[in-house]
Amino acid sequence: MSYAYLFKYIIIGDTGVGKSCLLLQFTDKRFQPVHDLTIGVEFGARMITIDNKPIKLQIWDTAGQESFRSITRSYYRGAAGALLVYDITRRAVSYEEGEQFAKEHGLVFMEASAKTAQNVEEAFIKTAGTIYKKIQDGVFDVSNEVADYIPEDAIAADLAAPAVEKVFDAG
Ligand SMILES: Nc1nc2c(ncn2[C@@H]2O[C@H](COP(=O)(O)OP(=O)(O)OP(=O)(O)O)[C@@H](O)[C@H]2O)c(=O)[nH]1
Ligand SMILES: [Mg+2]
Repeated sequence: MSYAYLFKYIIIGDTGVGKSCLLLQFTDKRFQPVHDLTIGVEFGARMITIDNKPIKLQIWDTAGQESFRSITRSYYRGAAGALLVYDITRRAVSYEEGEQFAKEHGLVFMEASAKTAQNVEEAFIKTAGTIYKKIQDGVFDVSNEVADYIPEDAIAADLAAPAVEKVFDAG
């Protein structure tokens, strides 16, 4: 299926906070009650429509476990959107604190549930809308890998590539 834009997203946050569940609810409309620890980085994609234009969201779900930090960092490059996820059931961050943090940093703030699907669509679509508007306003340069036109096979090749590439010295 063709699309007008491809937005790359990353999902970041501590382990077990629900990053993969959020992605699964968005792409497959289902909930995974058992914690399936993400190893390195997983990948999902879905089409959405903004301003009557088909937009593909290419979403990289990172492992929250500390030991994967150096790998997951290398996936931040070129991301147009980042979802910073934390667990609201642990009550470590109140609604007001979350809202205030977002306000100070100019972020979209939303409490969502991967279990009930509440606000899941909204979280992705609202951020995509913000990115889209920035492109229209010329804030984001589309030629500058913020919203790339990456062909499918290039993505597949990228996924198949090792996280760390060996560089051979010609000398
Ligand atoms: N009640 C509730 N539980 C959730 C929700 N999202 C996730 N969970 C629970 O938290 C567990 C862990 O969620 P994951 O999405 O696997 O966590 P993660 O952030 O991807 O963890 P890592 O891959 O280790 O970084 C799930 O298996 C659910 O039991 C939610 O929205 N509501
Ligand atoms: Mg995960």
